[in-house]
Order: sequence, then structure tokens, then C-alpha cells
Amino acid sequence: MTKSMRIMTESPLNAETPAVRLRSWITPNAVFFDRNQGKIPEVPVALDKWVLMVDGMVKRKLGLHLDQIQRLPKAIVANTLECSGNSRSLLEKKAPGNPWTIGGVGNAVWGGVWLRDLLNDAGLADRAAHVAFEGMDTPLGKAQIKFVRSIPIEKAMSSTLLAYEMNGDPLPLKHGYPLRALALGWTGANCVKWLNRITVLEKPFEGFFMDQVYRVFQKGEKPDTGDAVTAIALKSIITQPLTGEHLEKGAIVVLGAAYAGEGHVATVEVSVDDGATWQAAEFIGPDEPFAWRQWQYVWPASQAGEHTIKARATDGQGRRQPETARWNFLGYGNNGIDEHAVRVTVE
Ligand SMILES: Nc1nc2c(c(=O)[nH]1)N[C@H]1C(S)=C(S)[C@@H](COP(=O)(O)O)O[C@H]1N2
Ligand SMILES: [Mo]
Repeated sequence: MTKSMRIMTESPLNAETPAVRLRSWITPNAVFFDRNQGKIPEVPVALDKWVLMVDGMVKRKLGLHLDQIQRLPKAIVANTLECSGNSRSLLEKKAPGNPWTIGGVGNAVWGGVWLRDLLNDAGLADRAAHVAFEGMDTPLGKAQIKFVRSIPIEKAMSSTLLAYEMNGDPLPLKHGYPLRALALGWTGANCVKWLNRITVLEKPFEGFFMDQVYRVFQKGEKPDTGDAVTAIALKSIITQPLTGEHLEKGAIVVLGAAYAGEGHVATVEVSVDDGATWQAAEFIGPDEPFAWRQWQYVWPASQAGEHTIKARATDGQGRRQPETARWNFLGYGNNGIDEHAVRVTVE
């Protein structure tokens, strides 16, 4: 059983969680996927030197130390984080970027404060419409472009956490110590790590990581004409068995996870005959807003041969994930049923 991360690039560190470690509701910090555009700080910042600035279109600027933040009302929330490019390598047509399989996703219980509490304290100016996050990581590459991302004020005020804990531990250095933004249910790109500045703006932040990437566009189109990546799309992954496995006839336990970003996963169905017939999977474990649901289906496998297993999720509004993913130039948001099929041999 492979347990270690699958490293795609060392510098910056981009590594995915092996499928076998996606079988628990909580993804342990040690195997939580890593996605970085810049260089991870080598040592944790000294807390007496670290201040979180809140500025821009606010009535009163704030400068807060971590202990001040930790004295504010604490929120503890589960949230599944997924990189926009997750499952990119499973697309039939190749797209540039990290070749994620299914492991650019993980679920954790985060401790922190609601961003709205800080913004209410600072007081929003009338024209406040977007909130930009800036982190302390050093950019790689000649252009020295910082990873700055902004989200609309509605998201910032409704369901965005500033997390200083991950699964009960202080936020690990790799995941943004001492503080990161978490736009709950939105893709990782909206969740800036090593956060030290929050700026309230009248319009979306303009910059490379807003306008050139994390946009859904087609070949030949200008990136900034496409939609920015926001909520995680409805999707299910199969974490057991894995493609290529040889299994014995009898009861085969099929495991997976399904997630819906800001939505709720209502049902998961499994097919063991390449989509011809479908059976209901049963959920196992917690059912929390913004978090994936683990499921299982016990397959009474009686016929030897090759089998294609598929899973499909439906959300609370009755929407089903697509049979095949909607293609886009950077290969974001692959949630296709077909792309996530698993092929096994029963002996
Ligand atoms: N400061 C900073 N924050 C960042 C990034 C980054 O490169 N720098 N990468 C983003 C992307 S694209 C993703 S998917 C998530 C990954 O978070 P993780 O490494 O904790 O899994 O962090 C986001 N926040
Ligand atoms: Mo990402």
C-alpha cells in the first residue's frame, strides 16, 4: 500500500495525496496535497514579527497579531479543499499544468475566525465589493509576481474562514502557517496561504494570478474573458479499487468520496458495467456542509473478466455531475463521470 505523496514538482512543491489516503473522512495533515506557485517559507515566521493587515476600503485599518486573532470567537468547520486543476491528467485531451490524478483534494477540520468578524470590526466602506488576499511566500521566476487573489465581498462576508488550525494542530508550515484564507467550498486558488494582508477593493484585484490563470476559457480566447474559478463542482472519486487491480470473485468493497463545493451531495450511484446499470451507494461517516461524503458500495462480483466501475453524484437540487467534463484550455474542474472510471479485472 503506497502511502507517500506523489511529487509532481519539487520547486515549487506540488504533490498529490495517494488514492489510498483519500479513504478516510479526514485527510491527515501529513498527506494533505501541496500546491504552490512560489517558494514555501523555510522557517515559520516569528509571531512577534507577524501582523495581519486589513486595509483598503475600510473605515478603520487593522493590524492584528495572532494572539489577538485567537481571542476572537473561534469557528471550527470542515471543508474540502480541491485544486482547480485536480484530475487534469485524466482528461482525454491533454491540458498544460500539474498532472493531477484524483489526489489534488483533501478534507480537513479547520479552526479559525470568520473573515466577516474582522471586516465588520474594520467597517466596510460603501463601495467595498471585493476582498484581496496576499501571502508571504516568495515568488519564483523572473517576473517576481506575488500570489494575490480576490473574492467577491458576498463570499467574504458569508462563508470565508481565516484558519490557524488544521485537524486540531496549528496550521502546518506547508499549508500556510500561521494563517490562511479558506473560501469555503471554493477551489484552492481562492484560499491564500501565509496570509498577511487583506485589502478591501472596489473591483476584483488585477494581476497574473487573477487574469491569466484560474480562468475557464477555450483555445484562442483571451484568458480574462473566461469565468474565474470559484465554487468546486459536483464530483465523485473512486478510491478503492484502483485501476489495474486484480480482484477475487465475491464481495468487493468499492469506496469513494463525493463533494459538491457549496452544495450538498444527496446521492451517489455506482455502476460496475461501464454505466449500463446503476446501484445506490451508501454513505459512511459525517455529513457536514462544505465537506465531502465518503461512500461505499459492496459489489457482489460473480463474473470473471474486465470491469469498468463508475460513480456519479447528485446534489440537493437534483443536479447530476456530467458524463464527460467540460473541456477548457487549462484543464480546470474535471468532474466527468467517464474520466473517473476505474478498470479492474475479476479473477
Ligand atoms: N500564498 C499562496 N497561497 C496559495 C497558493 C500559493 O501558491 N501561494 N496556492 C493556492 C492553490 S492553487 C491551492 S490549490 C491551495 C493549496 O493548498 P494546500 O497546499 O494547503 O493544499 O493553496 C492556494 N493558496
Ligand atoms: Mo490550485
